[in-house]
Amino acid sequence: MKTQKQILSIPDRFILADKIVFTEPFGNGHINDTFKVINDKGEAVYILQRINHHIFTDVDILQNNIHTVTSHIRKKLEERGESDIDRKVLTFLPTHEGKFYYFDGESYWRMCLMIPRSQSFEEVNPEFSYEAGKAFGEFQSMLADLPEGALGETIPNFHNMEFRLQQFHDAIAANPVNRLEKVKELVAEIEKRAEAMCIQERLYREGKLKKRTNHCDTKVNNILFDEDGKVLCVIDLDTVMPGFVLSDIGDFIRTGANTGAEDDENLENVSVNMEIFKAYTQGYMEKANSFLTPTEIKLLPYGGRLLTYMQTVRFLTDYINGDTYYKIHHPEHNLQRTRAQFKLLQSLEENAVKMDAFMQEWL
Ligand code: ADP
Ligand code: GN1
Ligand code: MG
Repeated sequence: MKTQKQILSIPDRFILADKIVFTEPFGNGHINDTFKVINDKGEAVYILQRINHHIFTDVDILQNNIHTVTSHIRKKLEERGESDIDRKVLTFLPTHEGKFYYFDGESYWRMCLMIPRSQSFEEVNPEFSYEAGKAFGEFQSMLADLPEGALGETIPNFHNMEFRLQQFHDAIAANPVNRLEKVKELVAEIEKRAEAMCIQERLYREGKLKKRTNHCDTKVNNILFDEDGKVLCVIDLDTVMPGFVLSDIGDFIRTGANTGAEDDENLENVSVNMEIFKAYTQGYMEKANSFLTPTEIKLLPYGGRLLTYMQTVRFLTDYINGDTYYKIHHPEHNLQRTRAQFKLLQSLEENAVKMDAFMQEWL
């Protein structure tokens, strides 16, 4: 663990306009460590992040991707004559050596400008969901013309369901901390659905689905809103990479359209909020209709189920493996998360017919 004083010495490695006096932990992500950086006038001016390089093993690819994505979006905003561009796309800062990260011999660090007068939420109402849907649809549409090969896979097979099931089966076979017995029923529920959850990989092999540039972590709290609830920008760009289109509708449904928390202890709280689903889908389709194929449009509600299923599998895999991937806040946290995600999956399954019917108007 680094001390506050050690962390405070990191920003010096970057070219900064302000004098820095303080950092404090910020946000509640499961992977990286985020800090607010405060200047001598008491203003939060930068974001400092320690990159989890056990998960993002190639930090060069990671920061190159982020640079490619933010430069591409900035150019699009400039061409459109947008104002206030520094609040609409993230600005990463170079080190004195001209790199977009700094390695201190132990950890990798990056810095970006804190977007002033911005806020993020863990929960959203339908109005904000509609705005979020437009924002992610627009994000995908702005990146649609990136040439093939422009972005590397920062985590290979990140949202590949067949691969996630393979990892799950490996964990079951190894059972390294003897937790398998306790989760037998959940394992059976996962197995029951496994084949039906690999549609995208099959369609891809048959040439019926192509890959696109996706955000791949469209959690509600990865959007910044302004004071009036208008979207400023999409953040947390670590996982922007080529993948299947359902990722970006699926993860928002999983987080934004859940009436409970991702790790809710009380499963009664957890169900799908159809109004949020409809509002997000409406906003998303207004921007994405122009480039989606009918196959993709038809599959959008399945995307909610798929990403919730995938997250159930990932949390349970980590639980069986002895909690090696996600940050946990107590020993049974990954199991609690698994149960809450599975409850949401059941609710999405119960509402599947209604959700499919909602898509009809776009087909
Ligand atoms: P994590 O990997 O921890 O999810 P994020 O990049 O999503 O990291 O940052 C965590 C939180 O910090 C976000 O949910 C948001 O509230 C805030 N945040 C991150 N970057 C910025 C920024 N540039 N300006 C303002 N707030 C930010
Ligand atoms: C992680 O970093 P964070 O909290 O935004 C994870 C996502 C999961 C999410 C579950 C690189 O995202 O894929 O969906 O937790 N990110 C990575 O909340 O694995
Ligand atoms: Mg985040």
